[in-house]
Amino acid sequence: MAQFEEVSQKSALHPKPAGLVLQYGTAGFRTNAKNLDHVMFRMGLLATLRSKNTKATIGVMVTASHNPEEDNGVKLIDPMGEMVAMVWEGYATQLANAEQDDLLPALKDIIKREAINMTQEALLCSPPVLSDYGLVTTPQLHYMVCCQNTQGQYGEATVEGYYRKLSQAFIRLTKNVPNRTDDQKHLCVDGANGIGALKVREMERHLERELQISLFNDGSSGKLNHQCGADFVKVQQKAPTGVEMTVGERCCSFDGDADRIVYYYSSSAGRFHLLDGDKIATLISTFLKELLTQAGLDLKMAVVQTAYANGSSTQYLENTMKVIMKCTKTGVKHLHHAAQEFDIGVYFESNGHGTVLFSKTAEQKIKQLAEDSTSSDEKKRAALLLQNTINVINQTVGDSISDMLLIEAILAIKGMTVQQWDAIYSDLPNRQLKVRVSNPRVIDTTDAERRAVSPAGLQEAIDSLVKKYRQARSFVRPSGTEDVVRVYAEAETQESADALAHEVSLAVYRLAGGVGDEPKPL
Ligand code: G16
Repeated sequence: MAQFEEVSQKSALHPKPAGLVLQYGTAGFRTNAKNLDHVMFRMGLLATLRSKNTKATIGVMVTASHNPEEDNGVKLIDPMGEMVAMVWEGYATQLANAEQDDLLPALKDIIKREAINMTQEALLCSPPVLSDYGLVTTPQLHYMVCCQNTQGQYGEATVEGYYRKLSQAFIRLTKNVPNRTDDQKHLCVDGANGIGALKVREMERHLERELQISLFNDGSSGKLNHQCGADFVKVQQKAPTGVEMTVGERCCSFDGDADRIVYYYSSSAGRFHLLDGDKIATLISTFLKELLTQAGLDLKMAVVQTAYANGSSTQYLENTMKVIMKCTKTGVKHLHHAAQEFDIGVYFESNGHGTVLFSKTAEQKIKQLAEDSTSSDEKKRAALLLQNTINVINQTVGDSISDMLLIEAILAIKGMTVQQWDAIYSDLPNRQLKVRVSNPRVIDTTDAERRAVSPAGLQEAIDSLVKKYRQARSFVRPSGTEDVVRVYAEAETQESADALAHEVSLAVYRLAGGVGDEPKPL
């Protein structure tokens, strides 16, 4: 067929570097930008097939997200705005690694396996076939894909439509809160020198000064994600450079493509306090639970976390809040699927990536109650708050801007300071480290990544190290976005967490083929 010949000719212009093997990882392909030209071309082909296969619009996002500036990445977005189905991740890996002569057979293989009708038209939220949204945040593209495939039911498929939907809901939530001072309306935002900085500025114009933002790391000088952004703040447990923080002031950081957020403040004693995805999940689920009780709605709510969730957060939610808890592997696609099983699924990774999902039944019950003229004022108020909460949330994926508006609204409605939010529970001290090994995939895990099954002896080594410390826990896993093994440890004191993380790093280095210098103590 002529189209295959054209693919063959065009793909030769985007050759695969010899010997390069890449994998569609935690969130798409991600590596040094100079190695991605062939992947970008081939993902265009795959997105076209996925669109023909689903007869729907598919999104193609080009972003390195939290990675350093020299990296880049690409991920595909499925029709309802969710991450592409896992079997298609496998096809993506197959296509990306095919040598030039094997590319057409690989494409034909996918067409055959999925019984794709090649005469079906393809629709993409990406050039060259239809809508090119230019520079947007990752969650804005997820939102627009969902809008397109629901014929506008989820919202208007434009960036302006996104701003209008979220800002109107935010203003409805906050406008009637009495006595909010300018201080309470003020927030410092670290844009990570990424796209979120530009977009939060655009959004601010729609907020009628109900939220007043001081924006730092807006991309005018610093480097993307360098010494700033949500990943830096979470992993380093310190304030980003470039943010002028005053004591006690509420601050937050986005990551490079604005799909994660973490909050923080510094105390008068100069101590840095981090409010990560676990604290965010706690704030949101507490708020929703209270509203459900006030509304008298019997809806099943769960919180989904990963192995990185601080032990104190899981304990608090399970034992004090009596919320159903789930733990999945890292990667929002896993959390998203687990959250879909409930009427209301709150999911957050500790790194600040998360959102809330409402089932159709939940949305209908809330709507009915809000419109029921016989219900009490208290029930009606709670139902209206729930309705506006649904509209401020980007249910397609974690979204820094949407999450920020939701958190700001909850703090305003509950009349809560960031310090009061922080005091809901105390985090166990923890530490995250990275270890370089020749092939991170030699580490295989089970039990939602909480235990290593290979290489031999590694889990036993971790178990005996953990036994040395009180309230300790540790696990290791290969990163799906960087060429490293990640190590997590928590314990009763920071010294213990640091020592345990270091000792586990050494075990990884020795048993899983470490490269470069041996990890040094912190
Ligand atoms: C991506 C994923 C997240 C994941 C993170 C780190 O985030 O969307 O779910 O937690 O990578 O993954 P890993 O530990 O496998 O490297 P982002 O914000 O970089 O797209």
